[in-house]
Amino acid sequence: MPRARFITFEGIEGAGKTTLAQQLGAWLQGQGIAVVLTREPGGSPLGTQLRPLLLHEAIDPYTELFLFLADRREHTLRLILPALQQGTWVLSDRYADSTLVYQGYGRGLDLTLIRQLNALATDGLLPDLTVLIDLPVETALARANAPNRFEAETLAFHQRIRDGYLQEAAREPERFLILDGRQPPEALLAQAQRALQRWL
Ligand code: Z5A
Repeated sequence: MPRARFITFEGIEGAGKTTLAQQLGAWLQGQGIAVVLTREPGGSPLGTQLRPLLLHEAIDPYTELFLFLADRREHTLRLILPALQQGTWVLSDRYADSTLVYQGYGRGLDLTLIRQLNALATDGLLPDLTVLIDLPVETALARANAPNRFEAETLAFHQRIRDGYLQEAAREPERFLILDGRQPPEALLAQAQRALQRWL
């Protein structure tokens, strides 16, 4: 059996992360691999309670940062690390890059500080692969179907998020797989499957 891998899905709202994570998870299970599908915010018992606050309450940017980090630490310690240790692959819809990009590039908080806090929250865990679904902001927002307070942000905010993801992917090209989100779901799935073949 191949070593369990940690794969994250990132991108602007409505990019198609959830769709791809679910399809890839089902495909891996079909290969006989144990998989857990999870998400942030909300991947732990505490996170389940934090999620509605984070998505719908107007809060100070630092309060927002600390709550996403608290959610991540619980998620990492209670779900992700135990699953990986048991040989279960973990597919997470958003992880640490979301904080760097939304609270850093989006809200303007210090990127170096966020990198340090992310390292603390994750115990230094990095994804084996981060699938970044990239597409124009207008196309993605037209698809988003679960309204939250981030959706009400300006187009300029969402554009900073898109640009931030591309800058982060350029810093770590070996970890990121960038997919063109304008393609149909089947095409995205096929490209993600090819990227995983090396581990199967
Ligand atoms: N956030 C943060 O600020 N800091 C953090 O640290 C973290 C998060 C972890 C979480 O929102 C919000 O929290 C997020 C950032 C912030 N807000 N924003 N923006 P969420 O988890 O509720 O939602 P989301 O992840 O942003 O977006 P989403 O609406 O769930 O979108 P998605 O998962 O990327 O897309 P989808 O659900 O797979 O697809 C959306 C629709 O498009 C759906 O009807 C699909 O059938 C359709 N679709 C999917 N793929 C395609 C393709 N390829 N072509 C055409 N149509 C497609």
